[in-house]
Amino acid sequence: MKKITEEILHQAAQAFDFACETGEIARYGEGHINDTFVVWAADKSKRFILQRINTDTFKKPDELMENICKVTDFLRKIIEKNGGDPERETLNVIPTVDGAPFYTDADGGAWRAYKFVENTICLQKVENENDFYTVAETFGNFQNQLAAFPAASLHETIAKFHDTPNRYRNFEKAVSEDAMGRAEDVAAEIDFVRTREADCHVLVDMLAKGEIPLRVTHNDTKLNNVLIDETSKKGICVIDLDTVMPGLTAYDFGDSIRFGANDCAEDEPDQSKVHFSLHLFEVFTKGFLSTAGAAMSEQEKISLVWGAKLMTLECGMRFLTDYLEGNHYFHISRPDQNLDRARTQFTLVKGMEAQFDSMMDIVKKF
Ligand code: ADP
Ligand code: GN1
Ligand code: MG
Repeated sequence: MKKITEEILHQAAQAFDFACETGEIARYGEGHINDTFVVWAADKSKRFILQRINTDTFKKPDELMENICKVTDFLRKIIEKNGGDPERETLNVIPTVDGAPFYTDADGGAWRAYKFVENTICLQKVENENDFYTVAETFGNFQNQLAAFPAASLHETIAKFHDTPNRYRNFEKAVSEDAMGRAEDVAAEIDFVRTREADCHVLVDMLAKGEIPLRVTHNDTKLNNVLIDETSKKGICVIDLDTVMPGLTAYDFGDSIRFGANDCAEDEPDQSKVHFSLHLFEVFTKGFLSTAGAAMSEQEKISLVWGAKLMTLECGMRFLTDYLEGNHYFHISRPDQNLDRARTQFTLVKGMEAQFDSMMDIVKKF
């Protein structure tokens, strides 16, 4: 991706139909993929989200935005029917002045804009278990809301996104190419992944055997992809809809556990500070099953535990792959950040393995 110049940024802001004069623009949020900015109205009465879509990651921004418009239109109708507030409970795409869902800049960058959902908190880390519980309810509810969405109408925005065996193959390719000459220094981490190759197949095999259903899932259910209402402290809006695609409930459940069921940052450099929390796992399971559980079979519930372990292992593999390839995928702010991220995931995987039976018992309990 090209560097965003001031000129390109301001042209992008001018391209959208904000229906007001715009003023200050600043970088915003802590996503690893897109370039996110906040654009203020000149009189500071309101603000907007302006994002350059990462087109290295999402190669077809037209298809991506078609998905997002379809999904948010669908959600808006459900929210209205349930007496909710569609301005706050789903993303609202702001069109360009020409009425298009995104804008292409002079460098070929693709930009979109959303209404800013005000009076919300976006957490980077679990601060108390009530927050984690409401995030669980919110993602569970999101899955329910999309149960009747016509899955076949969605484009696959990233092919094989949670195909863990394919992620494993990409990891092996990065090890054998060793583009940066780093493989020798991370032999222990490479070995960690290799001894778990067989595990990578568990969920795709369950799907292939028809034991668990394909659903429309979010696929990137980090804590910071839910906005929590500042007053009610309830999760209100699921954001970052770039990867809404057919997937498994285990992916959504698992990715939230990966990110949230611990007391550390995703990139914690000191592994002695990284602990998988069975208690937070229980909190999340209870919240998630309270909204999504009714539609799930016993087998699908069991798959959630595998989802937790495999989404964590897969993400660790992806961070390690990116480190080996020279950090071209995930945004970094320091050289070894992806390696620290990978190590953190592997420490969490070990924690989960040590408590796998207890995780199964918890899932069966709710
Ligand atoms: P990325 O794919 O890079 O993670 P996100 O779409 O998640 O990008 O946006 C990054 C951050 O911007 C979010 O974590 C959140 O803090 C903030 N954000 C995104 N959309 C909105 C919105 N509509 N209202 C308020 N904050 C938002
Ligand atoms: C990325 O976009 P963001 O920061 O919400 C990534 C996820 C990873 C996550 C790890 C499209 O999520 O798959 O799990 O980083 N998104 C994409 O933090 O690759
Ligand atoms: Mg995000």
